[in-house]
This record gives sequence, C-alpha cells and structure tokens, in this order.
Amino acid sequence: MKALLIVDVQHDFLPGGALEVKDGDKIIPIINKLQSKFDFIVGTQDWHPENHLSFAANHKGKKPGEIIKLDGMDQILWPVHCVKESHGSQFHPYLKTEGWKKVFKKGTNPKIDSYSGFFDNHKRQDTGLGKYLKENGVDTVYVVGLAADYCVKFTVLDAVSEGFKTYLVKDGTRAVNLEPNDFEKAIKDMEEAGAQMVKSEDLI
Ligand code: VGL
Ligand code: ZN
Repeated sequence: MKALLIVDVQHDFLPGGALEVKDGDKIIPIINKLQSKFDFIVGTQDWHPENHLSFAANHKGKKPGEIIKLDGMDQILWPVHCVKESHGSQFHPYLKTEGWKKVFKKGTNPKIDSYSGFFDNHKRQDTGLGKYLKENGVDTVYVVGLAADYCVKFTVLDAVSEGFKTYLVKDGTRAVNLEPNDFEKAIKDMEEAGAQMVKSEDLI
C-alpha cells in the first residue's frame, strides 16, 4: 500500500514564520488535492523544547546560519522555531489534517536535532514511523512538505534506507535555500540514494 508523508507544514516554515521558506504556502493546495488520492496519510511535526541546542539563541554570541559542533556532529544554528505548543509549531489551518492516521513529532530532545521523520540526526532515536508504516502494510511512500533541503530530504533518504519505494512529489515541496542551489543539490542527493521524482499532476 502507498502512503502520503506530509512533513512539517507548520507556521514557522511558512511565509511570515521564524524560519520561513519562500513560497512554502504554495504547496498547501497541492497537498490538499493529493490527500484525496491516498487512504493512508501521516504527518510529521517539528516540536522543540525552548532550550533546544539547534537554536542560535541558546549559544552565547552565535547567530542563525553559523555552524557549530554538537555531540561531534556539524549543526547549523537556526532561529528559534517550532517551540512545542507555540503558534509557530501548529499546522497551517488551510492544510487538511482530518483523516491523518498519525502525527510523528520530532526534535523533542534538546541535545540533538532531528530532520528526518524516522530518526534523529545521529540515528540513535527512532520515532517509530518506519515500524508504524510497515505494520500497516505500507511499502511505498510519497513525500511532500517543508523544507526540501532539510526535513524532507532526510525523511526521503531514511525512507529509502528503510526499504520503502520512495517518491518525492517535486511541486509539493520548497527549499530553505541557505545557498542558492540547495534545492537542486537536495534533489540530486535524493535521486542518487534511489528516490524517484514525480509531479502532483501525475498523481491527481
Ligand atoms: C527543519 C530546520 C530546522 C525542516 C526543521 O522542517 O526542514 N529545518 N528544523
Ligand atoms: Zn527544527
């Protein structure tokens, strides 16, 4: 069975949000249309405590965009975003969420970031998403959401490595683009890992 994975369509990643993705809101009507083609839909939600170490504000003198070592791993520092329960952490009200089977929250451990919907960035903690999909007979996933060069990309890479046939719906995502070509780079990384690209119009 196929599933639609909707990654982090939250206020803080949309125009006007703390970590806004340009044109991020344009994907909402596309995702809503796509949802009618899927019987199995799950969402992910970036869900950080205030003291999360991915926030520049939690490191004296550091600014968003700077890179530090966190537990031996490179960590990009972000503006404070998706603090659990805050307005910024909520799904956009135009995004249909009725009928979703489950929402997987990630980034809850203050000491480690978590881009993928499956695992934290060290691959130490498992959100349970892979097991949940497999238990429900899902073998194919279509991924949409924000942001293409971070949480969507790492969710796609883990979906491939967890053995799912994995598609990225290319017009159902947008990138942060800290560097101007990050979208193209992310697409290349996903394709090289074995994910396939589709357009929403091919599915609707
Ligand atoms: C994300 C940066 C930090 C994302 C989440 O959803 O792509 N990016 N936290
Ligand atoms: Zn985050």
